[in-house]
Amino acid sequence: MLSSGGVHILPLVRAVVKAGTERNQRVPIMNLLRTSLLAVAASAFLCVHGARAQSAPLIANISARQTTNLDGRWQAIVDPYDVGFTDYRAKPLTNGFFRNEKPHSPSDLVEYDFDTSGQLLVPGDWNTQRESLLFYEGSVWYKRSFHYAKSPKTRVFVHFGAANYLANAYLNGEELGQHEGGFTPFNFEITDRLRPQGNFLILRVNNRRAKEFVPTVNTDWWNYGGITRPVTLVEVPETFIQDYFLQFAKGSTRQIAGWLQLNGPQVRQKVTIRIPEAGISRTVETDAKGRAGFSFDANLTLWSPENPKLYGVEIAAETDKISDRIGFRSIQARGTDILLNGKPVFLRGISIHEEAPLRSGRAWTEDDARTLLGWAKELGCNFVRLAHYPHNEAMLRMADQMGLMVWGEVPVYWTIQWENPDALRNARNQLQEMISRDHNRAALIIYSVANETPISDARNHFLRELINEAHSTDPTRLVSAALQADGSVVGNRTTITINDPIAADLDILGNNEYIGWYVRRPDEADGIDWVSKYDKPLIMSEFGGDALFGNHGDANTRWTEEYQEDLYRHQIAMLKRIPFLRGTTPWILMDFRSPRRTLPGIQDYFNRKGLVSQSGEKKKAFFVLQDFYRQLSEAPIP
Ligand code: GCB
Repeated sequence: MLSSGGVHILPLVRAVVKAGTERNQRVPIMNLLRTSLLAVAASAFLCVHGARAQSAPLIANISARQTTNLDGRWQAIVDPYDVGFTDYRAKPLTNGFFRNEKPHSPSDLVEYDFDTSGQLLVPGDWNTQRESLLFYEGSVWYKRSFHYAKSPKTRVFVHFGAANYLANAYLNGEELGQHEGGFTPFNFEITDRLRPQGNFLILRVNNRRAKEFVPTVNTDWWNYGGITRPVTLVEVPETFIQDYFLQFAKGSTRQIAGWLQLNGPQVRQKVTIRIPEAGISRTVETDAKGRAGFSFDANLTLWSPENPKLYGVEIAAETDKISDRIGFRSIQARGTDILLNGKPVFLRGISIHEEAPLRSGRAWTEDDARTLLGWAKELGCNFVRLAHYPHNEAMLRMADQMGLMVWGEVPVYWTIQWENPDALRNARNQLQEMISRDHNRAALIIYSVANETPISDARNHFLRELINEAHSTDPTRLVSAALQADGSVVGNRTTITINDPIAADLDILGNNEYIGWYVRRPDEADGIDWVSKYDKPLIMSEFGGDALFGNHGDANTRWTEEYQEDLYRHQIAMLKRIPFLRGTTPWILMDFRSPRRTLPGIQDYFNRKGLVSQSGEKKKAFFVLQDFYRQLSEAPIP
């Protein structure tokens, strides 16, 4: 505790693990590959692999495309030492497992066999599919065979919803490319590599943690590995509508503004945007880069949680057309207010991990989304914080339909290597991939660029880059981050001041606090006042405490439902006294797996701060929050 002139500065946040001060000496696998590539520039490796291919620009809205689903059982080889990837001198293999070799004669040495190695379900984390893989961190090779009769004058892409964390993709023994980041989609063009019969697609997925990654080695969630979201073949015309952005112009509820992007040889085309139900039809022309911007008036029913109206939108180019269901609303911050469609709104939220309800493991299905968001609705929410990384697309689509506003987040969590340009590039890329997938979802109102990151110049610079990136890529949404604040004690009261310098760059402030759990007792929240250096709205982006469902005792006994219930009561009383509070997303909707939570009989590797257990049982605190949200929906701003 620091003391200055009778005023004690009391840390009110837990000490978070300090970011590594030394640069990590280990060379990441991808760098290793690059280094080796230079060293063996003339070698066969280059001939086989070519340059290290990255994924192609993302294709928007693949659910509206002609697709072939590749989900199901894939052959899988668990490869903890990466023997299918590098040789015993740690050099990249030219004949790795991606070749899918078979012995041609009885004397041939081939030390792997996809066909007899067992199977894993795709999508799905591997951890919850085999007991032996629960804690596994390493590589798994996935293989799936398919036939494909391509129509003439079309292009085909293979699209992965997500694979955690590094993915190397190969088709018919040749490399397609690689992707880094466990929660965003990527696709590769395979038009020229497809055969009508007997294709084999191989993905090496590696979920080892590393300091230079985003997130880094330390997280409070399970490091689920695998191909965790659907795999899809997408067939499009030679020149196709790759992406489009159709939302109200910033602050407007009358003017649609946006752009569209063609991809292919015929870049200059006339493209018509239609919203038939509203009698709208506008034709634009793309430029030499296949891009067209547009802006036009529209008199539309506004999307809101009370009326989540979605319009059928059709975009027709000369060579391609696509349709979507899009909602239109405006979102702004003015002073300490958040304005939805020009009117002040309080964000009655809850934080959610992408953890499957009722069965555990990574969530990805529409049913998972319906269950999780259904509980949020039952709580009285109009808002959800999808922590701590981009969730699957079904969540966003379901939120659009159910009328829940969304905070989307990238895994810039705790201890990123702030001075490492590769980490910044990677974080920026994950942010871009999230925006690109979700930018037409009305539900999505906030991009969050960080969670509980320790203040330093390097961190401030890193986050500013992300904030600018989000603002310039999508000026229509608000940018936030979950910060932490310290308090000072005078007499018997404590004042906590939101004064993180990065708050100056944000549209909405997020703050995590664990008064009553990691710091102080629950009733001490009664003696705490909040002030802010900034004239901006605050979302209390986390608070809470653990309770094991069915564990009862008095309100002083940790891990009981009564303790958690009492904590929520004192929190709510404190929150009601924060004049600039405009939202709350308590931690968290449902218990979730975390390797940090080892207490036997209570945690058993689950974080128990859920208001609902992983089997769907509601704890007492659920009803306390429900009651608060009922009051708030009647008298919105406390
Ligand atoms: C936090 C983190 C969250 C943790 C939570 C906890 O501050 O943002 O990821 O799970 O605390 O339960 O400690």
